[in-house]
Amino acid sequence: MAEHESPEFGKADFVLLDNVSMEEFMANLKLRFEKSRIYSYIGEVVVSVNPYRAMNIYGRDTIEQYKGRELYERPPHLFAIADAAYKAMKRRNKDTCIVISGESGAGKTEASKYIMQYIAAITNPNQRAEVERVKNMLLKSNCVLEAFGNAKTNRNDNSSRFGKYMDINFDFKGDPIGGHINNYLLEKSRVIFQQEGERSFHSFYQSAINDGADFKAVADAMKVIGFTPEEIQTVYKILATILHLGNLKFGCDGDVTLIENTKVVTVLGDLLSTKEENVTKALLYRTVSTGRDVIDKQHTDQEAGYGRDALAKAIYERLFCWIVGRINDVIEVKNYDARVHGKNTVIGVLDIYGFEIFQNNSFEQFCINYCNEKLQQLFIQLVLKQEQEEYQREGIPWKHIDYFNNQVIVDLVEQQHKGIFAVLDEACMNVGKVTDEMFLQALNNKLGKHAHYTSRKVYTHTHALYQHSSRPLSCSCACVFRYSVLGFIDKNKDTLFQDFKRLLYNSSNPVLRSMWPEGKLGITEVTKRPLTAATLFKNSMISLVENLSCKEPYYVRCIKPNDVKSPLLFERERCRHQVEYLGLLENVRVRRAGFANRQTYPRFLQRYKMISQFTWPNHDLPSDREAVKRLLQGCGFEHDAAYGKTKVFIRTPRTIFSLEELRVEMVQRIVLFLQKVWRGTV
Ligand code: AD9
Ligand code: MG
Repeated sequence: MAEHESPEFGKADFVLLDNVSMEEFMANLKLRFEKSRIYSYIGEVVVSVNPYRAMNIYGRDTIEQYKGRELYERPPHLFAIADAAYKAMKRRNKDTCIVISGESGAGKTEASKYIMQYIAAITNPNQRAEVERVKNMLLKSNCVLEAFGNAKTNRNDNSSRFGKYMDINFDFKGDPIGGHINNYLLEKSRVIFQQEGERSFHSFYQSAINDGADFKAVADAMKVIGFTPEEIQTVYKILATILHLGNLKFGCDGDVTLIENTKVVTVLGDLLSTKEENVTKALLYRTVSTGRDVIDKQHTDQEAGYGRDALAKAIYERLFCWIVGRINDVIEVKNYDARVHGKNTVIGVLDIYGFEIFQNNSFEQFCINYCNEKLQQLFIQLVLKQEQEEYQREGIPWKHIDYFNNQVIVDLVEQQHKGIFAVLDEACMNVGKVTDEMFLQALNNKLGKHAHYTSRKVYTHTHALYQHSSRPLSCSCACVFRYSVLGFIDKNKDTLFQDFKRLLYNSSNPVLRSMWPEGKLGITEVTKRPLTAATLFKNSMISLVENLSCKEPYYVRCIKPNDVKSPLLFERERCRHQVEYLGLLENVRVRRAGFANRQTYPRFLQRYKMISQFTWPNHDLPSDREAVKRLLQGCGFEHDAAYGKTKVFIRTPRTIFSLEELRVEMVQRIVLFLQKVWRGTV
């Protein structure tokens, strides 16, 4: 039996704490971290602390220890949760999902990779070629997506700058037959601006100069996934285009806007497979239709600069989405007929950018943190609320536990007509010049009285801040997040002049052209106003949450122990703050006030019937419910159980461990007995 509680390694499950207090929680977390026990449970939720060093706990031998086991049979591990999700999918035909959360640098992406490796390792025992191909593609896709979607930030050297949800599809045998990746809001502004000490996306550095080995790995992965040489070449041309765009300088001569370094334009024409003069024109003019006439309107040098930056951001984003699309083409489920092979089931893995708060927080942080609020809401709904509802449904007496419901924060951001996104969209819809300050004014008018909203001016002209506080109730401190409204309007409108779309569509490079289908539209063809960045993001979050809520969820809650990437340092205050906003203490309380384990009566009997004379080999009691009652009474555990309509509920994990021990003992005795029978010695 694994070490569930010991003075040396602490409690493997926080539910086993003697008192549920922040002090005890933190002491246990710290002890376990210092003893290299980076994983713990709260019931079925995995709590993980980033070890910041290579751990010898992900190898083949460890995988074998977790394969097909129950959660409580082995020490806490990501593999156990991956196995639980896999078992639920395979045995019970359930779609499941693993939601990994935690702040930037807490270890989400690493966790998602270990989970995928585990699933790859335990499936396809028959080594079917097609399944091996799919597994290889799924694993290789990580490397490519990280090259283009991750970057060094001040929080994390390999920070995901996009949200990723990956579905893995399984056939009736439980083998992976395909997958699908959804990506969410890439932080594309990074290609033109990085905070001090940060870098742009890794892809820009993987040249022969400094990240050579990574470059080779990415190039190989792209080849394996099936990118053609033309496609790979186009990818590098696009990266080069962005770098050259960054060098482009505008100036003016009287009323005329000029490009100061025209040599760059020659290079751009070459890279984009289009005429140099077309590039110049798209950079300096925009074509507008006045109803009857079509005229070329010259940009001011400021507008030209804005256009250049918007182009750099847009082509990188388009490239990224195109790469995801190409990977999806290759991994999508093919030739699977559900009528013949039965339902294909899914495990979804969500690895999204974590909460982040910098010195200066802009639109991107606002979206990222909103996304985390949505996921926290889902956690509350699924783990806290559903838990309480299940007791009610099963007719188990239950004392309600209070927890802070962050729905109020989610509403503040996304509510129709009244939320921050709605106010922002309304401001962007206005004709004429709308400034960020006007947007702030509108927010103050609409939300000035909201309990979780305040605003204040920091510097006289440029910076205005508003803040929304998160989860202040159950926490001893209010977590206040501040954002600068500067740039919100532009980033939300996300305008890219049509001229650029036409320029790229008219390239003679078919790969590049295929990324810009809307460039086909003529100048006079009226296009609908595109949805704003906030609305697109909100819609994608709503559909993500809908998708997750119809699956059986498993949670990994990641904690970052310190800011200096040290394997030794457990910064108590920093960790306490994360435990607080992840709602982990509330999670323990609900779990403890409730029951650590619940199983349907037949399932319980199937596992433990050998430990009682009343149930082994079969019982003659009027119902399975009665039989389970009798079994537990016989073992002296009746005080720790409650009997629902369809399930038995066991309050403490200790009882489950004891039942497990009794079971192992009995199984051994039965095996010995049978061996004797075979040998004829009985
Ligand atoms: V962000 O929101 O994308 O910025 P993540 O994804 O939460 O963030 P990530 O998984 O990238 O963090 O982990 C950060 C770094 O911590 C990794 O690059 C590793 O160096 C380190 N890490 C994280 N988990 C482990 C682990 N299980 N074992 C060893 C780890 N090192
Ligand atoms: Mg990450």
